[in-house]
Amino acid sequence: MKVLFLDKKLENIYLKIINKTRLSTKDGIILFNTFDLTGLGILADIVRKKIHNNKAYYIYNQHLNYTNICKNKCLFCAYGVDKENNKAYSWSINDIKEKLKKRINEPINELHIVGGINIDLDFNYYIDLLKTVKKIRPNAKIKAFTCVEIHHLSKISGFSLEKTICLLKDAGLDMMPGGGAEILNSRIRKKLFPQKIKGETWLKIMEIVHKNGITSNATMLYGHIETIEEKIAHLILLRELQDKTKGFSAFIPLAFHSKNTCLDYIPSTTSIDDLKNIAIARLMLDNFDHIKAYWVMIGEQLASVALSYGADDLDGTIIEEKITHRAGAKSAKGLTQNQMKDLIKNAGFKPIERDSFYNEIS
Ligand code: V47
Ligand code: SF4
Repeated sequence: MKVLFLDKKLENIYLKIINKTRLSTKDGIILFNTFDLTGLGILADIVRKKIHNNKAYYIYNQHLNYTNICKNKCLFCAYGVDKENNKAYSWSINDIKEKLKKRINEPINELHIVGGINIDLDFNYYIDLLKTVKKIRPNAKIKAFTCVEIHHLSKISGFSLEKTICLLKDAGLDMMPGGGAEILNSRIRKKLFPQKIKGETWLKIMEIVHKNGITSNATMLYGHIETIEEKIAHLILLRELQDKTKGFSAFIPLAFHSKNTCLDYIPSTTSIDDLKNIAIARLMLDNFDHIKAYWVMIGEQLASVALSYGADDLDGTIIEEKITHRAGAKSAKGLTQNQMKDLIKNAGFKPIERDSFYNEIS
């Protein structure tokens, strides 16, 4: 079948895609600069359909953001606060038990647990947290702690990164979310979040995590001060690590929301930006199985459109999302399973409920 592209520069990339040739930095630049969103969508959809046909995944999950107290002060973040702030909170293990018990009758099969870097919590708290969650929800998988938290835990416990990860695994950690990657570039990191771990450290921790049998996701925060070249370099670094470890499960582009942050002069990303970042991720990350359209960030309607632009997963039902809503996200705070299924069906795909490892739940 011959495909006609409005942007003739996409023709060469089309040939590479059907011949399964890896895309280069130069190709990535062409894709980010194209005016032909439809053509870009067609390319991403070819790849997406080859892997997943008409399946689109979602998960029944619960978010637990155990503390918003954070020492890191990333300029893009509206969630982390000082402990003196009147919005500061830190859940005790009993609070966590209550949060879990409140929803015990729901068929939740993943707990997504992340929080700020709160220096008042000791290593035992994290071990107790995992053990408590596992005890109350033995059949659900625990996806917890970004590399930023793992790095902090290794520092406060005095254990090596490897030992820290193994202890967390023994306490119930099943997989890790992809947060903290932001843009893996030192210019951006120094300007926007100098206190956070370096890009190299994020990659090194992920490598150790994967080598110890824990799979993870990867993210990219876009729509702030990053350049196209920095985004492509980020994707290529992830692709290279994936070649080495095969430990990444999904990639999630995260659209920056600036409300209540130090960067509140930066306008929201457009729908075109959001679809482009998803489609380009699908094309550049040829060794990732899954690309998530995280509906919390881009809204549920656009997320369902993104299923035709390379995404195959809408993430989960969630209910209590805090991080993006604090930064002005206008999406719902949660979706029911039926709303999730309808979004997928209305976009022309078959909804598949999954667990954390993309096993299908019948
Ligand atoms: O690392 C923080 C981002 C991330 C803002 O792995 C912001 O399945 C936009 O990583 N505007 C945490 N983004 C969330 C995350 C995640 C979410 C859903 C699924 C998975 C997964 C991972 O949120 C942070 C940061 O990149 N973030 N503030 C903001 N104002
Ligand atoms: Fe803290 Fe994470 Fe917010 Fe940075 S993004 S200030 S590490 S909560």
